[in-house]
Amino acid sequence: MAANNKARVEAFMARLAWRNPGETEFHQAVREVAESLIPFLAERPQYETARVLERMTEPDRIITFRVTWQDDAGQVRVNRAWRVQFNNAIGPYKGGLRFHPATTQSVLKFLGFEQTLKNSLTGLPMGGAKGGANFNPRGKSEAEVMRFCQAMMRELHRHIGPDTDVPAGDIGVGAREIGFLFGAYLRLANRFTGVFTGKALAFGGSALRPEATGYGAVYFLREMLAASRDEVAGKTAVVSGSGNVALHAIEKLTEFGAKVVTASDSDGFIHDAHGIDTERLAWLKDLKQARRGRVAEYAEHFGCEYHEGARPWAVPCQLALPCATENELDDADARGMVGNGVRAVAEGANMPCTGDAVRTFTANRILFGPGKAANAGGVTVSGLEQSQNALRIAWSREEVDARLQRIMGDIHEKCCADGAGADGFVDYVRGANIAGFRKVADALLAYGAV
Ligand code: NDP
Ligand code: 2IT
Repeated sequence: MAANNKARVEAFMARLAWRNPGETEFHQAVREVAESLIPFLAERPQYETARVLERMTEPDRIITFRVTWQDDAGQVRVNRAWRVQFNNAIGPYKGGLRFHPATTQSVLKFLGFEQTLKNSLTGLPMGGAKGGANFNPRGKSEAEVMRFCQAMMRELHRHIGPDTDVPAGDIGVGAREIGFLFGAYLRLANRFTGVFTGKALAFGGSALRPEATGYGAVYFLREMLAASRDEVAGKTAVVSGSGNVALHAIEKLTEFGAKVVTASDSDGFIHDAHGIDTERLAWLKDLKQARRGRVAEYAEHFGCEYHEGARPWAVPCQLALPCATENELDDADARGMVGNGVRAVAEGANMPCTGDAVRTFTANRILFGPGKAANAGGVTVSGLEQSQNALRIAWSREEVDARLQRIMGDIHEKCCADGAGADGFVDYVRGANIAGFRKVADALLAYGAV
């Protein structure tokens, strides 16, 4: 980057950090985008004059509230919840809810900011938002989770609606929680509308929404490989996580002929040299989804390696899909992976790679699909769920899958259009940031000073 642009990035980031003290995850997400955009904006004064980047890095509003609920022992518990309504320039606010003890306003602001650009990339009319609570679902009974969801909805229901803000799931919020939240909304609002996505099929959910993020990440990976005349088949893949995104990424990787050798949770990872084939994946899905167990039990059952307290990045692979959480893959990991011959990385999670790790991948010409492009399949099928709800129809699994594949292909093309360098190497980070920015920025320009 030219020295004057570097100085502009630093000046912009200094002002942002001053306005948002201590919000390190938010700073990190904005910096990555500012590094792509500031050289682009330098040649487009109309965006600068209208202060578009300043507007897009300031959430429209943040709603913070207390959630009071009772545990099974009758004790009163208090949590903090948020909804960050980041930007609705191109559609109603849209984004997931996260239940995790480490949830903070900074984390939700980074996620809401990323969501705005991701949703724009899908081409569907969705603004960006994120929400959640510092509630820890681990070890809670189903009745406790239900009471927490109902207590949270007593406040949240005022702020959401099919034309204002449509939440969905994220870490700790899956089909069970969406059922409790949507059921509470129905009682409070007395309106059956598509106010959530990720609903079960029985009450307005879309085919393929549970699979969409993981499948979409593998579709994006396939596009990146195809663009450099390569393929998924025959490669060894390392995946982190064992939740919604990871399990479905493993499923599609295996279907496409890769051998997936790892999965993880917050306690450690399993290394299965045999590969997590279809039969073993069915067992893992039952363990994680029905029995809510730990990956360590997989290692015991199948007699493979378990590495407590570690992450899987030192396991040699050609394909890597971080699908657990933010900042789970750092620069030392990235250097090791480059040394071990990694060919492509697709972020199933949001910002799982640190800024330095991303720079290492790019500097070594590794195909790198950033989350806002690679994991956009989830919110894409959420957008399709909204369309189906509005039309009061349900598309088949094949129909939704065809649309998902088409949209992941379009996102890949947009990244190439804005991210290809003179030597033909595609910087997917720059491509996704610029392409996602354009649509929101042009809408803001059209609206005047709002
Ligand atoms: P789940 O709750 O289903 O699974 C999360 C997985 O990540 C679990 O294996 C969990 O382990 C692990 N994990 C969570 N937090 C940590 C942590 N701090 N350290 C180590 N491991 C951790 O969530 P999802 O699969 O839905 O989400 C995973 C990622 O994908 C997140 O970054 C999310 O924002 C992103 N994403 C999700 C989408 C979706 O549609 N669900 C769409 C796009 C992105 P444990 O059980 O031990 O907590
Ligand atoms: O990060 C994400 O894109 C999600 N958690 C999915 C959001 C959604 O509204 O489906």
